[in-house]
Amino acid sequence: MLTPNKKLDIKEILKDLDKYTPKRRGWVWREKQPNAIIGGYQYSDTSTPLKNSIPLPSAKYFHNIDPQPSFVITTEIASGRFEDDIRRMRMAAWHGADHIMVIRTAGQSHFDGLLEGTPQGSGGVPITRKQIRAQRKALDIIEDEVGRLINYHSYVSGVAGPDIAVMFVEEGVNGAHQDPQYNVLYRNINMVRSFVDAAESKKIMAYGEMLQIDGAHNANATAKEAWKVMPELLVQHGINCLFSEKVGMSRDLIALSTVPPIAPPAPDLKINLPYAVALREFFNNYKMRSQMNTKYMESSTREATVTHVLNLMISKLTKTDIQSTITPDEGRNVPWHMYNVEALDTAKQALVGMDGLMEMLEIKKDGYLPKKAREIKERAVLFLEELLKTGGYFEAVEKGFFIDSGIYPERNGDGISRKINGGIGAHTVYERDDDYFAPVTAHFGYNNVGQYDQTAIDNPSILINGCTFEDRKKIQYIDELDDIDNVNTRIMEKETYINTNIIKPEVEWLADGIVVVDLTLPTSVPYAKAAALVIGKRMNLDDVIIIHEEILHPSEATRIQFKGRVQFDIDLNSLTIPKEIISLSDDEITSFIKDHPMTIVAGTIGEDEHSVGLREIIDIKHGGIEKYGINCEYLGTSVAIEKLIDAAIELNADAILISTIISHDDIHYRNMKKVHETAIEKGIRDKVIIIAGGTQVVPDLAVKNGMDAGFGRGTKGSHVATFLVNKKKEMAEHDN
Ligand code: Z97
Repeated sequence: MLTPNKKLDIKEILKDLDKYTPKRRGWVWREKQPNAIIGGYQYSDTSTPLKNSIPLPSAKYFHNIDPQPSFVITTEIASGRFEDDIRRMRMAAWHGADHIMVIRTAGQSHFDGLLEGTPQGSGGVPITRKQIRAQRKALDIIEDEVGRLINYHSYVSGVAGPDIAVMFVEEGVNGAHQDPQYNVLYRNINMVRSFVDAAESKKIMAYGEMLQIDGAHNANATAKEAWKVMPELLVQHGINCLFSEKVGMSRDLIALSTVPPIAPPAPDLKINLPYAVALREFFNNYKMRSQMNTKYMESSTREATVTHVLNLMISKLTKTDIQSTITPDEGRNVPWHMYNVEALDTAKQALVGMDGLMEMLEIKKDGYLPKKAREIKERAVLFLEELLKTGGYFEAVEKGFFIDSGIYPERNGDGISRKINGGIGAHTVYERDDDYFAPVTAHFGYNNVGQYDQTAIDNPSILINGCTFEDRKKIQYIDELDDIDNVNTRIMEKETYINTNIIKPEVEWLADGIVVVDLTLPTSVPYAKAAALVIGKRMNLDDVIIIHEEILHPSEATRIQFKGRVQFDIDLNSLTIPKEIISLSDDEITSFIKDHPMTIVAGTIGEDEHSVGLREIIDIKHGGIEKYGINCEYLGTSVAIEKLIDAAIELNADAILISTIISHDDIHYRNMKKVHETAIEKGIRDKVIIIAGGTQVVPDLAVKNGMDAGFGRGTKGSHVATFLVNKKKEMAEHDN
């Protein structure tokens, strides 16, 4: 059991892992709750709320609600160390992820068998039984903590596809990419072998009720101009969908992997929306997994986020089923914790913000959009017709039909071409002998079981008293084989930081020490970059690398972000944590004020017209201090300091409340100082409490500038009233 204020114990996860049985098999969708009322707002497309979650930052203005969109939301986590990824999975689940994908270390497709031994990965993790089991075990606990089931996902591809599929079903993996075309086009694995393997893999995935996502999105990332491959993408989706269905997968577990192919400054919606509509029209019987465009992702996290939001709008308009999120830092880092969370929050915020959109709008049935969608579909049909005329998929691939940079029927002759008899695993497919038999569950194709037992025809594994799907004891669990690079040695190296009071900043691995510095330098890019490297060194950072540059003006200024590594630790026991001020109860405040009537004068000062915050602190209707019986004289906005002090004298006020939002050039602190000094000049400072509030007010700095207290963002009337009462008591004690 996890409790929110306790860290997940990785050693606990690793304990007895060889005996662990995952809680369940199969994919789960969110439980939709149409027309839910949350925090007094009527929503159209939400799903069951979480038991534990982190709402969006501004939720505090809305009773801390955390409505969950109806789409499944994906995040990809695979930093190279599965033990660190587990902690990130917990963060992600709290921010609304219920589909967690682990990317494999590049090239696992070329391993002809299951990988064991777990050497550390980079930009992915080696997918082994141990790593899968540990992460599924952690997710089994995390889903209890957040109160929603979480789908765990990886890849069933490559020359070990069927072996991996079996292992995934055994270990309770809930979804996987599976598409033989991926093997062929991007990994140069023999096409005959790939399609045969795919039939076996899909059969196994269907048995395990896993969701399948195809691989068509890879063309977007590979093509020179991604939008030009739109027609062929429909064909790729079609081939995998139909093949999967013929093998026995159910339609609601077959998902298309779609990516809007273009991004701004191109006219995003004019190209991406018709494409999404065409997909929906052709493939409405299947599920959509929408991912954001990454091809044009640069190092600006802001730019990536805007593209993501536009993509989310298309998902909303065309009703996707799964919204994948790609971290906005992918253009510059192997994704970091905080960016997984940012991308999840972006999806949640945008989707909840667009709740009910389709009740207010509809996709036009005539004009540009349907015309363009039809054009894409027509091009796809022509592509498919030519493919068939050429002799089928294999022939077409050999002729370089796919990932050609012309928009079909235009051809540039630069497509990816693979040989029917070439590639990894060529000539490794053999016809089954007449007496071939495989005593296993979920086997595809010819299986001569009847020769041994007629009753085994529909259930061949009874011949061996159940295979590993029925009898887990038959699973061979192989622990890590590398004595030097394994999770235990890695944990040992980090012992100082595990369940101790010692911390270090981190972005992806415990105590990696990485920090980011964001700075503006008043010079051109080359000088700014060179200067930033020196600055990083002089800040005592190691491994300084520039991760982002942005021209603010060619000569006036450049914005630079660099990362670097700190070497020092922080001992939590050495820190002074400001004491949390516990608010008095409403009754305590009211009864004190009844016995000790109090008057305050209040206003915004300087040239500050922002009165909303102050009114909230004062007004009874906002739960302000008036409700405790405090007599409030509100003087208005932009009140002259002299006038404020005079009013306090005239009314014999106990306290002055000033509010200041404008903080340019520290004007708020300078004004606080003036109020303090004027009160001294006029001889009332020791009798009157002076409090300053405002979003940019740092309590300590307010006190340094002469205030009795400062209150920043998030202050409520009860906080101010508590301070007034306590201070009054303290002053009375002092007087005695
Ligand atoms: C995504 N962001 O959402 P290898 N099979 C398929 C794939 O797409 C991939 C692999 C296998 C992306 C993930 C790219 N996809 C990244 C259909 C990889 C991986 O071991 O790297 O050869 O296989 O999917």
